[in-house]
Amino acid sequence: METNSELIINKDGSIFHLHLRPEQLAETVILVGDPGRVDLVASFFESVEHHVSSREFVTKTGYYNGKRLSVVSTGIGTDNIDIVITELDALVNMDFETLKPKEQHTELNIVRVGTSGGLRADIPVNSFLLSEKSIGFDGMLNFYADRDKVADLEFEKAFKKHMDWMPNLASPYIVDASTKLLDKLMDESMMKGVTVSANGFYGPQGRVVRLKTADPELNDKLASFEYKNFHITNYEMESSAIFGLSKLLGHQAACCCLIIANRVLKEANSDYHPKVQELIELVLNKLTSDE
Ligand code: R1P
Repeated sequence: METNSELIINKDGSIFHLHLRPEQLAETVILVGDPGRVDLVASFFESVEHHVSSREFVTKTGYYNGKRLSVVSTGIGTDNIDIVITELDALVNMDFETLKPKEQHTELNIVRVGTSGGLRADIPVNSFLLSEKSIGFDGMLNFYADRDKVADLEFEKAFKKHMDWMPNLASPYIVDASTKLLDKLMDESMMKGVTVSANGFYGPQGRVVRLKTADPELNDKLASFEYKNFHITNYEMESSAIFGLSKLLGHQAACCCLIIANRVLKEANSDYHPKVQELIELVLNKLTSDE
């Protein structure tokens, strides 16, 4: 077997970080941040055929409603998403013998089920929110040559102007979710919105514990932004990179979050697990329905 520094294959034929072999991954993938949530998702499966664990990346592949699914934990942050999406894609689209792209492309359906903080008073704690667009504060996508081909450049321009974006921060990138998956996942119990993926939990989301933030108006400016009837609704830490890399690599991606805090009203639900369970079941049913 070939090996090189650009795409590292472990001795057992598995990919470097996820430790998965190609046959262990399903074409529909649920991503969760918390490794503990993998068991919760898989507890709904009729059967589990693979369980692989490596660092924060835990995978279970099994069947729900007779359909094959994988659930993979990403840990926190878009830096981990760079690893997860690149390796998921490589598992289906790279030949592990030659380390060259396969001739036939395989498209993955990738859905993140996460937790999130609401940025508007009218987004109550315990809401389900489906992201139509995601705004990356992290700058990860800017390292890829074709980022402009998948980003909403007009939205970016309007956003940077409204925010008076500080030049010493990474330039924000804005990418749409898959419309095919939005149609499949939309439910009367869900709100749609525009999600910010922040590159930190505290300062980058405007939280002050002991340190002052560079822009004390950050969250007010996010809440007052409007572009073509789009409003910014919530913060989490992964969807921008999931949408951006999936689009560049030819996959469908979406993100559904449970709102566990409302930053404007300063409310939070620390006992959110039953609602996460409800969201997981809803997403599993939507993804595996034949409609
Ligand atoms: C922060 O506490 C973490 O929770 C949210 C954020 O995106 C970040 O990963 O999502 P998860 O509950 O999916 O981890």
